[in-house]
Amino acid sequence: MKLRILALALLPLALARLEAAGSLINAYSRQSLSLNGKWNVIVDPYETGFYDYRYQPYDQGPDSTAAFFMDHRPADKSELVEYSFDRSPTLMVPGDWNSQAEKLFYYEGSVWYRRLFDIRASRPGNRLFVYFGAANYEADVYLNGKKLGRHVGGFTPFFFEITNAVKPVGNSLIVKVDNKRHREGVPTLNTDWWNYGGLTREVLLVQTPGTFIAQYHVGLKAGTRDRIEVTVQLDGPRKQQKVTVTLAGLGLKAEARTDASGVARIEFPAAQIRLWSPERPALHDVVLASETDQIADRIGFRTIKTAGTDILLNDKPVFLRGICIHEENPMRGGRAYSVEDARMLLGWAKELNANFVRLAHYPHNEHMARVADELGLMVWEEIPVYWAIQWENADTLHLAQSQLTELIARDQNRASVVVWSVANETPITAERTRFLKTLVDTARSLDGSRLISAAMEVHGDKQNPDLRIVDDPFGEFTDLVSFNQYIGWYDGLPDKTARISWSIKYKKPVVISEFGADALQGWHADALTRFSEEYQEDLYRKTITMLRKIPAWRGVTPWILADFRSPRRVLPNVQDGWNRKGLIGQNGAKKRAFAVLKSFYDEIEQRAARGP
Ligand code: GCB
Repeated sequence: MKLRILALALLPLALARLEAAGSLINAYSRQSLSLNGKWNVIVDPYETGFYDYRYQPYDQGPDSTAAFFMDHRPADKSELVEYSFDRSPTLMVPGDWNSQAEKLFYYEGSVWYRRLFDIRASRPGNRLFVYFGAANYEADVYLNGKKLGRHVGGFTPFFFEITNAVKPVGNSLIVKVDNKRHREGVPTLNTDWWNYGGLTREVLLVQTPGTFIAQYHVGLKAGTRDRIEVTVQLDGPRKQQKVTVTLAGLGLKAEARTDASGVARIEFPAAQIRLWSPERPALHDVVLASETDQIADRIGFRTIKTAGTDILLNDKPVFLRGICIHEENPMRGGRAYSVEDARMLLGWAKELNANFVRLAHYPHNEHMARVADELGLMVWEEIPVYWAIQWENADTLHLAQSQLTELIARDQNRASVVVWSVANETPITAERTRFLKTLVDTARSLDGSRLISAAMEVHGDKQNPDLRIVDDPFGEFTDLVSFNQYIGWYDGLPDKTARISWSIKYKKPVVISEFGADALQGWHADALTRFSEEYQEDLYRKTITMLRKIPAWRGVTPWILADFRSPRRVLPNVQDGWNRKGLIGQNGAKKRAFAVLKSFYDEIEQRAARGP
């Protein structure tokens, strides 16, 4: 069926902003050459490759040819001989360096990575990009001795065009990755997770036509369940083209022409569309084609909103049966990065009978959201605005905004993603609330179709020691009232949960974004012995009983699916550098509390199936 073009060439604000940041959406489905595998590395704690002996940087910004560890020396500098990539050891990419080499376990500093490659297959007129899934935390990238650029932020993708810098044979790609923590960074100095450094996600050489589809959004038109709205953005010299959207499975095809800035908006009816839900995670093959390019995706359609204290998925009330997850493979003790890792972590969430996951505390790799799409898990995605960021620093705000923008640009077509979260456990001050409000505005301007939240905190009351209050002024700006609480672990013993009453200022759905207790898998004692599986099990039972008393309770993501490394967790023979609040241990074995949460989720699911 060919549909009439209903609206053309309307540049939505969202796309305008995304384009400004540059886009290369859905890079994994493009024609590409993988640069995964072994890279030669030079560990450079003093940044000898970056600064001369007066501590003046060799690197003078874009196009600079300077840097000690370059294969191509500037003509006026004598040859330096105190390094050799060829004779240096290798690390696997993707992968953090900490879990690959014992001497790098605690390392925080710079490592130079080098990869040689040939590119014989590039078609004339095509463009080439080097695409990084992520590098933690700063990356300076050079090709054949020329600086391509720098990216700051450890968990979002970035890319550089190399069309005119690349040769058919003998290219040398060098990346300085620096994972030093900074007070003004996002995250800041202090976190409860391991600061894994390196090229932690895939590196690809992506080939596109001269003018290509750089960005697109395909979703239900706001306020409808039977109309699809598509926005496409082209990048390249031929901005004005015919573009076509095809959903072959539904027999739908529509077309439009892009305007002078390369943008088209297409809207068409799709009455028979099967909506995406955890029970039936329907994904549809979508092909977007311009006269010069074509790209395919698998996309789900659903609506998410709140009404009073309810969360409505496809207009039906839903309880978020969730679990928090760090991007870590506990069995490897290192960053998770692959589709297999995503299947393992999200597979465990499915075994819990979860319908929701909180990907804490920073953007996870793209596979996580794609596998969640397939498995039928709703997702909360987050940026690392964690604890005490520099609220008054404009650069810090800018960094947080860029991470949020890059995350939304990457995952805006994932039906699974239902929440953008802008912060975790931040202290209440006017500056902080202003900072977070700016992030909310950024998220809403980029994507008005999802819920916005943040993990807030609970406060006590001087008069009544058993009252817990949620009155954070930031709650005005979020769609959910989400907060972390640790009654029974950091706040008294599990029995305390029976005495607690709540005062929650906002009439919005309440989602408890964390609760939990440490337990060493396989260690058994009575329910009052901290770090035993029994303590954790008892705390889960009692916490669930406590939370049932909150009338607006609409979801929970206990802390956390699996044990994870944290340098803050030093108790010998129990923690040994691991936060033990996982429902699953470092060996992949489930603790007793896993079954408690699963049976609660089974009950909730059965109740929902019976209807109101
Ligand atoms: C929290 C933090 C989380 C920590 C957790 C804990 O409130 O949000 O990052 O890991 O508590 O285990 O203390």
